[in-house]
Amino acid sequence: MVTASPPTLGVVGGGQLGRMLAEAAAPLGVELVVVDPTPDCPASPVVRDQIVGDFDDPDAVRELADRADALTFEIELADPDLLDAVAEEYDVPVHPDPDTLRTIQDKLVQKRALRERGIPVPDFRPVEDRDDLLDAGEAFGYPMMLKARRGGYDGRGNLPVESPDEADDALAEMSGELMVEEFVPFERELSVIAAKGDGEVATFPVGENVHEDEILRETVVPARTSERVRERAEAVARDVLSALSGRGVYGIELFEREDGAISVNEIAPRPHNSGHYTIEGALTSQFEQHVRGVLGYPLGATDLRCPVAMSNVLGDVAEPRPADCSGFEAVLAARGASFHWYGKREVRPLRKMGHVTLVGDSLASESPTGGSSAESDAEPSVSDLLAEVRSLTDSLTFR
Ligand code: AIR
Repeated sequence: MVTASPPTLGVVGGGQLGRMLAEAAAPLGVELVVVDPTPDCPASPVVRDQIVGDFDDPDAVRELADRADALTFEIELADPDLLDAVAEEYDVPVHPDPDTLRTIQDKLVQKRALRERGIPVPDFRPVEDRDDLLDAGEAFGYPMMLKARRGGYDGRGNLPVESPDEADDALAEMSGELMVEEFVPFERELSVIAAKGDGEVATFPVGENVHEDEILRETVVPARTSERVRERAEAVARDVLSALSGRGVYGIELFEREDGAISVNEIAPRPHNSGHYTIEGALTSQFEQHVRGVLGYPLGATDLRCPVAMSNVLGDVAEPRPADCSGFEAVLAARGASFHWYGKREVRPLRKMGHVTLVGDSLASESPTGGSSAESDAEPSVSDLLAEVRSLTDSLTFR
């Protein structure tokens, strides 16, 4: 029912994901309140209210629960115990399930949960000391990937170890509880944005991701791989969904191995950077899908509208500074390009500041009467779209 008093979604986190969630929620008549520690956080201009507080601040999250009809989170630093407690205290549902968040927060627990269900993952082990790391090296070979079990995102918390000689330095560089994974000689990195609704699931078309320095740079869809691999990736994503509880959108990062087999790299219990393409590229955006899922509304159609490439605008600076970015006129002038600026006040090295999406011509080339353009053979490939979106993004500068 659509009513005069709109449902309020309470969100822990008010970064770019919260901002894009609020933008997608508005047409559904859903309002957001967010908790975020940064005053004037990226979501603040588009939400009803920001409660300034840490993601695990009990008073802030209590106030959020008091004001919300349903709770969710857009960052894994949310506190599952606190979410459980306030859900009970204020009788408000939380999606995804805080227990799913708890499992995903610890990458070792996450990988064990997947492996127990027979979902393919790279081989992994816990690491408590130097001997554990060297033993793993004997078993997996080098390089291996040393990972912080908790707290790392956007590449923070992952460190390749190239040889036994690097073991001491690697351990000294990383803090907290650790795990190590075999290095997967992958052909491609793929991802599937998948959603759980009220008794239904939906997956978006498989994206192909380009990473550099452990950070996502670009996503192109359709992924430049075989139909068989795409189907396998989607099937694995559905298996992953069945291992998770709670509604909403999940980002599932995958490796396509050299023989075409699929392994799960990591799961995020929230909309994912590699799903930003859905805003312009799919019938429903991942953000709208998350709102629908969390509130128990019917899920939207996930078909691709057209080939699409998305490129992140990362902070190409050596030191933090005010986020003044020039060159966006060229992006706005490019046909088929959409500019998304996150409104972060400060640019930092490799910080995600925005993204640019470029759609292919499949739809644009339809004539107003619905007939296809005779020039459709000349459509750019996703590789062309990728090259163009990359050059548009490169034209943006913080200096
Ligand atoms: N985020 C959450 N997990 C991974 C990412 N990238 C998004 C969320 C969060 C924001 O990044 O939207 O609020 C934090 O960005 P930053 O640049 O302040 O670290």
